[in-house]
Amino acid sequence: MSTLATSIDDVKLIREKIENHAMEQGFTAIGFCGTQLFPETKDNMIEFLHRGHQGEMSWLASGIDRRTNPKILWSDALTIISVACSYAPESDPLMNLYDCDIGNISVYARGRDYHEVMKKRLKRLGRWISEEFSCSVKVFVDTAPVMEKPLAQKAQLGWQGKHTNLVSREHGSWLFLGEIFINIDLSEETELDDTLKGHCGSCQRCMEICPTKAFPAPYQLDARKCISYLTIEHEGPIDSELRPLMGNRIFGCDDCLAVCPWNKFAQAAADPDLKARQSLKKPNLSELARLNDTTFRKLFSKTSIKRTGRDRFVRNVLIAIGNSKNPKETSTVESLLDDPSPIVRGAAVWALFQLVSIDKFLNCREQRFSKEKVAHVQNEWNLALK
Ligand code: B12
Ligand code: SF4
Ligand code: SF4
Repeated sequence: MSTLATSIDDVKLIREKIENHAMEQGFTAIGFCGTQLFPETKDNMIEFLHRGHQGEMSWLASGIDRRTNPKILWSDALTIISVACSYAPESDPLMNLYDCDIGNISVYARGRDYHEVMKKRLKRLGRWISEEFSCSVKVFVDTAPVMEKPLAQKAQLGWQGKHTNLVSREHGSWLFLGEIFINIDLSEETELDDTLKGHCGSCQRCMEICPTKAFPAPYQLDARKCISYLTIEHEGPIDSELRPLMGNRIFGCDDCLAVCPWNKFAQAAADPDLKARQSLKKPNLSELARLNDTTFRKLFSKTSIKRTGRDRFVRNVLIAIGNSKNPKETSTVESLLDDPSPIVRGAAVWALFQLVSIDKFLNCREQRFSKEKVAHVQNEWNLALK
């Protein structure tokens, strides 16, 4: 069937068909908008970068015009279809934070890599749209220079909450986002429904619970303080003042989403592709600390954790072990003091300092300090002497 959207009725019909098909494909929500972002989105993005809130994510700054203008990405695009997939957990993810023997992996990373799941689904839907309506399509998820949250807001899927993530009245905020750009005009631009401008009201729960106080103001995140950034994106040693605040969060963080009252409307995701793996729900810290490159790749095959690499992941695990203050973990930590990776050695030194007496710490230091060539690991050894 070849269709050109010529009247409002045509547009409505095509949108309805796409919506129905998207729901059959397992998407939770879908919306349509034109290719222009709200004017303030670019200003806010520039302000975010000006304040250095992106930390080491310099890719956010490169190509800012492209990121804030989808037309530069594809000049033929006329409509952006924004879609969401729910990954809402079955139970309160914050309960894991009280068990110091385990590491907490954030809900979004416990199943198959969502980039793969979403991309496959978006491609399937995109192919169907292109065949059904004789148009061209391009699909995007997460890693492309697309501002997915403001686009989803424009497509009326919800609003950006004070924690900066998209919140939907019907589905809460445990949502992955993705987009399909198409070269037919289905946008039927309307003024943004007032109710979608925001339903946070006087609530501040997400800001109050944040362990590292990463929100300098409502709707603004300083990523450099966010545990999600620290455990996933940040490559070097983590700021020693922030380490105690991380608790047992070893990959990502769910706190600001978990407390949002709008999540009480979120139904637990039934999606088998996004289901949490049993082994990643409550993984044991000592076992994780003993992973080498091969066992790490095997355990996390097809998950988004794999991309972080073994060294950074074990760094996070060692911080959680340090925070556990559990002396039973001492031998695990000691076994990593001579690890080939400086990032792991440094974190092992810090963890050791949390677990053992000063005498024991100094003894371990004496055996290793003169052999240590990396400045930041030497600094960790000197910590105890300050
Ligand atoms: C970089 C990034 C991160 C960074 C920075 C997060 C951030 N808030 O930007 C880090 C690593 C910290 C991160 C963490 C997480 N992320 Co992330 N991340 C991204 C990515 C790749 C780009 C986001 C971006 O452009 N940031 C730049 C800043 C400028 O954007 P912003 O926060 O939206 O800034 C806006 C506000 O600050 C606002 N603003 C600023 N000042 C003011 C003032 C007022 C008055 C108002 C009203 C607004 C306002 O305007 C800005 C522009 O819109 C997107 C995917 C994508 N391509 O969009 C995923 C994405 C945002 N992440 C996602 C997820 C799931 C997460 C985590 C929940 C994962 C986890 N459990 O650990 C956490 C949540 C942390 C948090 N509270 O945001 C999802 C969010 C889905 C949703 N429902 O919104 C996305 C969309 C990926 C996806 N495809 O599903 N992420
Ligand atoms: S993900 Fe965690 S650390 Fe990051 S802003 Fe939310 S509560 Fe704070
Ligand atoms: S917790 Fe409250 S302030 Fe934060 S996003 Fe949800 S409703 Fe908005």
